[in-house]
Amino acid sequence: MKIKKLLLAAAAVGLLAGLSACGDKKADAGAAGAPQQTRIAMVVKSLGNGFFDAAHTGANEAAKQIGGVEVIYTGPTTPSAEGQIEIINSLISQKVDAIVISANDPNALVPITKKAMQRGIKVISFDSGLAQEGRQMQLNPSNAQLIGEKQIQMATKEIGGAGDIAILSASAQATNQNLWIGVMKKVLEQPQYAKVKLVATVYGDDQSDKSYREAIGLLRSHPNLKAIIAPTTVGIVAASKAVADENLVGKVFVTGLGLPSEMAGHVKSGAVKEFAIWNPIDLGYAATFAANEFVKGKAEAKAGATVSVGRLGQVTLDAAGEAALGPPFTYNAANIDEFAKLF
Ligand code: RAM
Repeated sequence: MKIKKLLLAAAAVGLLAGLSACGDKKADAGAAGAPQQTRIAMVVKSLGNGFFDAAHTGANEAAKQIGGVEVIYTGPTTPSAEGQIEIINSLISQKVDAIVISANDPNALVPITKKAMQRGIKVISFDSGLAQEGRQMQLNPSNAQLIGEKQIQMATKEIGGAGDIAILSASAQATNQNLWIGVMKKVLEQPQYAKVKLVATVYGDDQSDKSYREAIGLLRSHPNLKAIIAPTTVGIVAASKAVADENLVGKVFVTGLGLPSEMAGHVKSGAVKEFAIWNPIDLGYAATFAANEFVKGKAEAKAGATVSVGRLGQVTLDAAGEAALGPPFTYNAANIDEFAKLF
């Protein structure tokens, strides 16, 4: 009887030992460099925005090209800093390798992204930036001066050089839109824009319904309005729809930053003559590629350092730890169909 019990106990210990050896082997295989996944989380301003869906496509392309990279695509349902803070907290517990974020606020997220960096997580902001102390790098889609200037030029041309204009932006704290609006206001001080008057700036929070209501509000409270500039892909669609619904096509022009796939109908209706954007797939691809370079220790967060962005070449960090991709492209009736198929 005793012997039987002893044998059983020995068998159990053996079994446990075997199991734990098994576990160790698994861990060793990972540490030996074999297929251990790098997890890169892309945290966007909000889910359900076509611009970020396109950036996600780019992130997946980078992951596939690099190999061994898993992309976790996430974001709050509405563009708030609080929602992103909650998400980052959970990504810290999940011990992801990098966070690639389009920030809903330049400063409010800094304490949490600093915490992530202290835990060894690389933080790259893209599109809408974080303050420098809260990230390793900011990847801008293009030069802010160019983006701001372009939008004033398009609006001025469409209204024949004179008249009231208004801005329908995304959320009031968005780093990127606020940067571009700052440039637009400066550009309007130039003598050639003396007859163009910015009468209002409103915020639709990158939500279709709120943006639509804000656009209707602009049209009704400013009967002399000649153009709405929406530096947001959500806002520009909503403003175009508002102009059409109020029977103002040809009287009020909409321009700004949009996705060709979402704007084709409004270009054809005449509510929009021209708008601009960069390639959002490339932006998501480059940000994800750069994040992986930091994870692999191949990139450094210092002024003058170059960071590879894969098929797009390399970018150089300036003193603020920022880098930019190429100039925005302009879309109109002549080329919209060709690009509407892409993004
Ligand atoms: C919206 C977002 C995004 C911005 C584009 C142009 O989709 O606000 O941050 O870059 O518009």
